[in-house]
Amino acid sequence: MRALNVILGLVLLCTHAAAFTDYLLKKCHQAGFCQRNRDYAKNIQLSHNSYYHIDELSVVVDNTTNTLHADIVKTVPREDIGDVVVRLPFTLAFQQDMLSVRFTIDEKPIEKFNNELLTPYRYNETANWSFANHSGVLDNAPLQWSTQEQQQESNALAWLSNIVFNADEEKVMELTTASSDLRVRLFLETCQINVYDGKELVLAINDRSLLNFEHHRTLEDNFQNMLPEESSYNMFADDFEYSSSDHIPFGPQSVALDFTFAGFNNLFGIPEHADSLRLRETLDEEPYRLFNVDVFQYNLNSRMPMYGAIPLLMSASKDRSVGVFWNNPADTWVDIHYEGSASQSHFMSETGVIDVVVFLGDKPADITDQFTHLTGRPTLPLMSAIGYHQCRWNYNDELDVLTVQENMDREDIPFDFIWLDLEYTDDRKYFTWRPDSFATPGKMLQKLAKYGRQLTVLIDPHLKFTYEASNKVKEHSAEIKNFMGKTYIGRCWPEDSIWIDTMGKIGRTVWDSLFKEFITEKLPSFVDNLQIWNDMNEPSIFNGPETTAPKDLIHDGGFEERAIHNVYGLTVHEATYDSMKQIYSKFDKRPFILSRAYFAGSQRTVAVWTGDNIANWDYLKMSIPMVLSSNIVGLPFNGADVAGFDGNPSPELIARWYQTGIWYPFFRGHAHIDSIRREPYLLEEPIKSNVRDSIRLRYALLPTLYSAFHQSSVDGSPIMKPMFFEYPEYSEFYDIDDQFYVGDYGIVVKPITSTETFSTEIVLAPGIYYDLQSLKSTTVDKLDTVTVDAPLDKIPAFIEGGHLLIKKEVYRRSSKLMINDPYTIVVAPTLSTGSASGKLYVDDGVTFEYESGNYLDVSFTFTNNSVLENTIIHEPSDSKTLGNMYIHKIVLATDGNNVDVGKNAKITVGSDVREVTVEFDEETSSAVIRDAQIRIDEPWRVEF
Ligand code: NBV
Repeated sequence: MRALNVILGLVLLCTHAAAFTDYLLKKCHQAGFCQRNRDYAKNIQLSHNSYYHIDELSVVVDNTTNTLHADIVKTVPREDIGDVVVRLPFTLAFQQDMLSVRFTIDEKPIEKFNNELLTPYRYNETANWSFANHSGVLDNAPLQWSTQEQQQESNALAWLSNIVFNADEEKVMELTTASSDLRVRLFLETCQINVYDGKELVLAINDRSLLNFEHHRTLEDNFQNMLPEESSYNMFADDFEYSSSDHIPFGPQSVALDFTFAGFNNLFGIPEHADSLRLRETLDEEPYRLFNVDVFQYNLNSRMPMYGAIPLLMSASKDRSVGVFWNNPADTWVDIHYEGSASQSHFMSETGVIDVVVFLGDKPADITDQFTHLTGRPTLPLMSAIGYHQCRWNYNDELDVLTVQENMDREDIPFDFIWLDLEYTDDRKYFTWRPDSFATPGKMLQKLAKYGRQLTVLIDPHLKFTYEASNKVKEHSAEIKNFMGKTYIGRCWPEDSIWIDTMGKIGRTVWDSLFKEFITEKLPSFVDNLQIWNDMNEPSIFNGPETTAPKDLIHDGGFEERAIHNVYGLTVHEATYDSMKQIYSKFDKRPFILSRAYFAGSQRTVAVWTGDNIANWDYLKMSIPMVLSSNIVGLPFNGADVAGFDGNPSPELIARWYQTGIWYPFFRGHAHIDSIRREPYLLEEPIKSNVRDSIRLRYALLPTLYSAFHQSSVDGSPIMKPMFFEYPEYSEFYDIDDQFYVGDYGIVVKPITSTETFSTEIVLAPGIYYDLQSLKSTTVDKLDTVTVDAPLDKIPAFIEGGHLLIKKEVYRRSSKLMINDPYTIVVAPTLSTGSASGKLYVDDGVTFEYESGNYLDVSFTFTNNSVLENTIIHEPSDSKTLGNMYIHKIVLATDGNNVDVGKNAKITVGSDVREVTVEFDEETSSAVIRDAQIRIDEPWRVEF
């Protein structure tokens, strides 16, 4: 039976693997709405016509919601039958607490609609998923215009008097708020929206007149609803081979708009793509596509869609940044064009509404901060979840799992998570265990728990047709339906499958009950270390168009898959998270969920990864801009499969991939079922030691990394951070894809990502840099390229002068076992002032107690090359649960002569003054105090 299953698995796998190629995915010219909008863009720019205007008499301000409402009027000129006029409700509001403006353009529900399965409304509930408050309602700032009297009235006339004619005789309405320099000008006759920071134009919206709102029409009256510049290509049919059965019940519904970033010559964001960090020009090329799909062995340097989508586009200059969030989960394409000192973009979505939030800021980090204020801060994971994860498709049985654990321990290689892929299930039925090989999961979990280890198991949203779980889903009518309102049956791992519809409340409740049965009823009550992996939730459907769900499937509320596609995966993983959080509430334990599909807002609950990469150097190289891109759009907990999912990496590649992987916020070794086993303990020397050293470095830095995760959970800041985020003033950094900072800790890394490469060049801003391992210093006078040696056992990584790091240096089998280990502080002073600063955040790493104040937040400063002090920013309510509080070792890096180190240092704690010995370590040119015996949670002062 088992052998049969494996064979079946391989057959399926091969079909799937061989099946995926580029041709399964549409190119822009094969997607009706993409081609139509590109055509429209070309034509409208030639004709200079504008068919949209804001009806000035419709303008009203709702003072209770601080929102401007108006009608955008679309006029289709028809001499024969008279113009066709469509009114599109428009809103605009500034937000409190953010430097942002949001506007929406919707369409009234279809009249005379007699379809019982679908709703006549466009999908305008994306904010319920993407916004942290799970609602489209934001806290808006009062709108302002010229005089006090006008502000008291909220009728159209008052607004009319605010309309001015600018120099070009255009009617312009100017809006602002008391609280910021953000100003908006609405050009009423052309529907252009300009956004200013003070007097300076930052973003011009619809200045290329690409606003296109394909309003509702039937096939019969289509001809009279078309603009002269529009093409009718695939409006009511889809002639792409793999999606030609799409019923397209509403006909054309696309929405499109252009954004011009004035004075910016770069654009970033809109992941997920296997491409450079800085977005490329797409003129005469494929646009970037956002459409969650399963892309086994995806292409590199490509704008093709991938597993996740975050439609946040951003741009930065030395002192200003801007972000545009296109809050639409439908199939979306984005054209990018660099024109002189401006950057242009053109968003095109298949359906839905236009719901845009524009953010302004000084630094690029301000955009991530505001975006995650809106869509939610990244989750603060279990401390163990930022340790090393050992995964493979598959560990075959309980003995296999425990043997991996034993061997890792025998070889002194730390790890925290072990994973079970697909095959742990009984016949690929999720919420079951394969009886012959996983007969006693509770016992296995208990053996892992001994060292605080977690087991993650895979549970996908497709459920084998007819077994307990899927029957239950069907009984409650909680599955996704086909275009006729019947159960949709597609093919996935268990062959015929149905898909849970977590878009709806019933779906989420049933999903929750399945988890509760699986965990609370079927496992011993002490189990708190089982975690969940939601794979294939784009959703991936083997016989579906473009490897995913047909767009005419129907979800709860009568919305088509077409309208919600990119947010479906989020609804699955969020339902999983909510359920696991409840289940583990009796332990007050944070759940860990990994999801493959994602949308804006996913960061609140899950980690993600870059999917099915290939074990070769190109994929290693590409993993860096991919993880960086996700980090800058508020989804930092991301990583690529180390050392490549598919194929067999060479020993050298394995070593280099681990040296890179330890910097991914999510650090997991994973391998395809067909690949040769490559758990670190199986490697030959010297690679084994090399990999061990890398993983141990990750563990030594856990206090710092955890602090970076905490920072991110407060302000969304990237954990793996592009060079230009740290130094927006250096234009040289905007195109750098292969080096990065780690959090705010001054760690700057340039991993080796090519074969037989034993030195590399790293571009650094002026300052002093201390090698992370040897502490040897390098001084850079002006922005410069520095050559660094990188033999196989070395990671080119520095601590930039001005920072300090907190480490735990003793090897332990897992992060839990490090809790009582002492801290080490590494001080890396600047050359000019001999100063440094840094922070440490500590909580119990497991519970939610930090939310009620049980955490320690402490900052450290080093001044004048001599005095190190700490300041307690927040004291824990119960420090006993936070583990060891002592710092034993203090290492002061020097350039060899910048510190006048005596033999002793003076330590003052309250009224207690002591002298401790300082050793000068010649090898690292550093001054070392080995036995400081000071607590991190008590103020002290160390004078060298
Ligand atoms: O469940 C098997 C794999 C998994 O190992 C991988 O990480 C996922 O990205 N899964 C995809 C299914 C299909 C892989 C060909």
